[in-house]
Amino acid sequence: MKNGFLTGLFVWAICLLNAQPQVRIIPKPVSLQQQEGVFLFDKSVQVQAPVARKDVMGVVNYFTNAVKQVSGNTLPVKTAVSGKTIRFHIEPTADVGTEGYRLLVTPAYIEIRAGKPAGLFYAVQSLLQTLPAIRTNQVLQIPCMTITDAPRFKWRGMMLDVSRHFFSPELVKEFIDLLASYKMNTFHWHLADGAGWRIEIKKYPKLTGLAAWRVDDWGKSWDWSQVRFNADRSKATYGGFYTQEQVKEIVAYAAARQVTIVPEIEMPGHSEAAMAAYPEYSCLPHKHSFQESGDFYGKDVHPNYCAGNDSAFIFLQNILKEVMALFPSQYIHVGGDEVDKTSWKQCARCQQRMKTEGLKNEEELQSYFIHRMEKFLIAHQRKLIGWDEILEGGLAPQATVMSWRGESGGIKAAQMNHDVVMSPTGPLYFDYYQGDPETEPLAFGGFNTLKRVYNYEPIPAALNKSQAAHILGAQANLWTEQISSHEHVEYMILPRMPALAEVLWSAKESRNWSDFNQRLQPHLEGFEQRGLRYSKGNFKVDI
Ligand code: TNX
Repeated sequence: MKNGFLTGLFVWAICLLNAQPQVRIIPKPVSLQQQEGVFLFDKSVQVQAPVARKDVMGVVNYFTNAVKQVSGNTLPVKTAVSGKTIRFHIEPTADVGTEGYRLLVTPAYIEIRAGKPAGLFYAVQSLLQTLPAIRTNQVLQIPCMTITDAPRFKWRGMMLDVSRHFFSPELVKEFIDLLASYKMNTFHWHLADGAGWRIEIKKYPKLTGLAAWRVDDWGKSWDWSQVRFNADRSKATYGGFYTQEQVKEIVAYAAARQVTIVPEIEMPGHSEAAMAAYPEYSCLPHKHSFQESGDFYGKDVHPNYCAGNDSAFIFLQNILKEVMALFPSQYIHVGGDEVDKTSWKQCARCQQRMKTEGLKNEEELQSYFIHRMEKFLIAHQRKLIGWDEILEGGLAPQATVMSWRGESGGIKAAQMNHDVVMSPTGPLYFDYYQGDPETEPLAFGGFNTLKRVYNYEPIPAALNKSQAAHILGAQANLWTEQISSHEHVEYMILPRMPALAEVLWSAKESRNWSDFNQRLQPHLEGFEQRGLRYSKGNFKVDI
């Protein structure tokens, strides 16, 4: 009797396991209960949605396209249907914030409820993670479950540097797709740096005519002094830029995936490319003309925008006007990092500016520079964000700080009641190694394993509750000095980006490294099936 009962229990358990593959969603939902049974996508399934609402229909179409990709079937969408349905509801009473959602999957219907389209979109991502990664001929099924979910942080980001190497619009879209599939919502697009200018600015055609193209000796050395721009395109063999039309398309593509693009135009340093094209806005124009020498800027002095020259500010503001017209983002990133102050020290106009403004040193001149840009951005209803060097010499009144040299800049800013995005080199620089350097592709340096990324906590213990509220979230940065191919970009962000997504979305107490590893397995299989490159080096080290 006892034996029979145990055998029965065993058989029942096996059936249950067979019938219900365990749901393995990343980032882990705040609350998920899996129930017995599945919702089967038989021929009768229809979608019910408020078809007059464009914003909701964007999400619904995204969902039906995704289902079509893995099954070949097109789900009909109607305002009211009976029978087997997948229902999309927007209701302010859903009570899950602006990005949260409630999801109920039963054998008879699927119901998604959210206060905003973003929540519906994230519910869709949870559903899609339970479907096959690629086209199959099997009838699709989703395990029965109840989810209530909402993110912990509002800035869930990744940065891509397209200056050191240029990446096609297709790669940028794929990057955005990957972010969206893990419920990340911010794409920081590093569009201008010393090694190349990448966005069309109609008023200043030399930025793309000249500063987007270089003699590609980058491969021999990634010493920036080796980068040479050249007016003669036959000699400038490497480069590229995004036209304004392409930018608009990418911005819309991201918006349809609930991703905001924060554009970055570096100033006052990291400006070599722009200075090659428009040396008149640097302090030492004779040194920075691309025509004069092979190395377009002296190895001893990096050019900056001239802080003593009003026309340099006007130049940048005209650029930002075009940038703002393309990007609806509330935040505009102005860089601000690693400013070599030598050229300002040697510049009579900068020294004069310091006198008239009562500035004690070049750090204060840098602060003056950023203050002036902030005023301009605020006048255009935008917010300034910059790397943590913008703290030096005095932080602009409403600036948001992106803390990269560890967390100390972020801590300081939060203590001054400024908003902060955490992005410390350890562990959030994804240009660093993720496994044994002996077996990984050449990386910038450093060592940021999957486990270290997973265990990252964006809120420093040093902050009290009200200061902690200034931590908007975090982001990882993919600098591309060493990365030139589409495949290599995938490789560096997978699987670390999903780990970061869980840090930023899931409840702190629910994070568990071994549980994450288990949930990651089907995602890795999905990467394989979809031909996405990812590093396996993470699994050979346990630090
Ligand atoms: C520092 S992070 C930089 C970048 C480099 C990166 C390499 C930051 C604001 N500046 O210009 O690409 O290190 O990891």
